[in-house]
Amino acid sequence: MATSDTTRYDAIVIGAGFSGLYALHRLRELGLRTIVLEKAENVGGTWLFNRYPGARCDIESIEYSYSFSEEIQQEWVWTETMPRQPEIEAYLNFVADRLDLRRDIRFHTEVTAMTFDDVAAEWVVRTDTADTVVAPFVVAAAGILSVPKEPDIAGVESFAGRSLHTSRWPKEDVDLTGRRVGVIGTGSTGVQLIPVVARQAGQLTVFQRSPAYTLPWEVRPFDDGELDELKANYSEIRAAQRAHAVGAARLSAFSVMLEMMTKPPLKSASREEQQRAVEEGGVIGALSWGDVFFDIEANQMAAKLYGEAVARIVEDPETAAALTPTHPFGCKRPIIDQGYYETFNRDNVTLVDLRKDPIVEVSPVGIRTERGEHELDVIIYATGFDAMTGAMTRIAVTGRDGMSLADYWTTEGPYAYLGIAVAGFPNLFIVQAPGSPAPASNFVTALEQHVEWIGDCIAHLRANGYRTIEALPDAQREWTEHTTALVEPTVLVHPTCNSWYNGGNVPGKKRMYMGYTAGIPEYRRRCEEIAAAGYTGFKLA
Ligand code: N01
Repeated sequence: MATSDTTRYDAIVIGAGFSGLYALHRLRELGLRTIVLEKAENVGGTWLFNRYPGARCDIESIEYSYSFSEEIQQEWVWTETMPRQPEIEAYLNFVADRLDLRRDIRFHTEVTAMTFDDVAAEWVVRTDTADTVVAPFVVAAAGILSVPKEPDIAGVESFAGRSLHTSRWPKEDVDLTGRRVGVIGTGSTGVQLIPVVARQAGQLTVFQRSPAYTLPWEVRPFDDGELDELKANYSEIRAAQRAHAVGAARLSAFSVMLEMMTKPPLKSASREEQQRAVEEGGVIGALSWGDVFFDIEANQMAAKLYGEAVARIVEDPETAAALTPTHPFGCKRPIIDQGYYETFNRDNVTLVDLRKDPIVEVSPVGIRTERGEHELDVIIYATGFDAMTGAMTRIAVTGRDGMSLADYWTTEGPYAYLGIAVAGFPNLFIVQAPGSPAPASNFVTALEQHVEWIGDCIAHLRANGYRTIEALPDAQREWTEHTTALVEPTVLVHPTCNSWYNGGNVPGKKRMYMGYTAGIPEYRRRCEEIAAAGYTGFKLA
């Protein structure tokens, strides 16, 4: 294929979010002529699109940020312990400018198809702007939570009021003052959004299918001088973070869960001990038992205690009961909140328990459940994502011998070697593919390791005259067996658990836990060992 210099690169990066920006910087440092293709008008990825009210990260800002540049971590000023979406978006813009990344990013350019040319050993990448871009290597950084799950509810298009999706929230302010607002979805997004919307709306109706387990935690502005003090100790903070299983040694939704696992077992606790745990620790106390993640009976006992703790906060007993989950705690991503349960004590907030009163349809005037019509001015969908695989299966990726990535992941399963590469797709590196530590860890710590490993791998190939690298099917199978065995003894695989972790939130998606749970340090050790041994499990040609 004839291509001009302007379309031929050493590497193509898909996406200009957290992963793609660092990939561009790293590959440039290695001397590769690199282009980033980004569908949006700006950098930010998931943190650009998810600008709904209340959006914030549940990992501390000083850890949910790049560690690769001492200048950047010293120069950027975080204002709160856990950052809000606008601050993360501003941070990523700052990084893009500070590293002069924009000149190599093509905005408003969505990758639609890519095909591996076996003879030339390069990827031919097509976009919605009709461009064709060619490079030997593709680093796909298209996001693990970037494809919204469309609400599978009849009549969505018929609603005459305003429909909003949290992950496509408009840039301009949305004024909900005095409006009758309905929210569908009570995952991490809904739990953040609902207390904020309740303070604005005239009337808020929450349509809840699965109640959340959510742990209250204080988020606060930094005190005077506190951030400077932290920055003075940044090398220790980063070292502790890197050595930590979830890539965040300070407070995070994950560390709260890990702390719970260190507690004594619930099954041998007396009723008095159980009640004391609820009295003293509230919803966190109710779940803080060492056997809850591994023993479904203990988990079900903890769920009952959790219900008791919720009933201490929520005044209306029926609402409290409706807010009590029945799925196993721990099988979905942990959530921490600011005032979620208290929101249901407000006069302007109503909960509809869809387990008892399912949605029939969205109508022109609102949402109709089996028990009747709820008239609304605005419907907000917080219905989640086609996670981990969604972004790549929406691109027509064709590897060796016409193999389609979408077909493979859809019909066989979401398999990848090391959570980075897929057999049959040479020279394609997927940042945070299934089997990577990203789902159960600080995403930024995980992605830095990925990007650095990928950069080193490409440098190795170029230095040693290899044209291609490709995961071997046996290595991929063994990796999947390993990641699956790790979660086998936990509630993560319980059949009643439907979450984006295992694809159970998307009807028809192959079910498999898609993370790596032995921790980032162990994952890093394995990746380094594989690289040092000449990339075992890969074929280099
Ligand atoms: O998505 P979810 P999310 N009718 O899949 C419901 C990250 N994140 O956007 O469970 C009625 O968790 C669905 O109900 P059910 C974080 O990793 C991080 O909230 O399928 N309800 C569920 O309640 C998180 O895990 C942060 O029964 C329907 C909800 O929608 C991930 O993003 C903040 C429905 C979806 O919950 C995803 O979170 C926000 C239907 N037809 C997000 N379809 C922080 O860092 C779906 N639902 C803090």
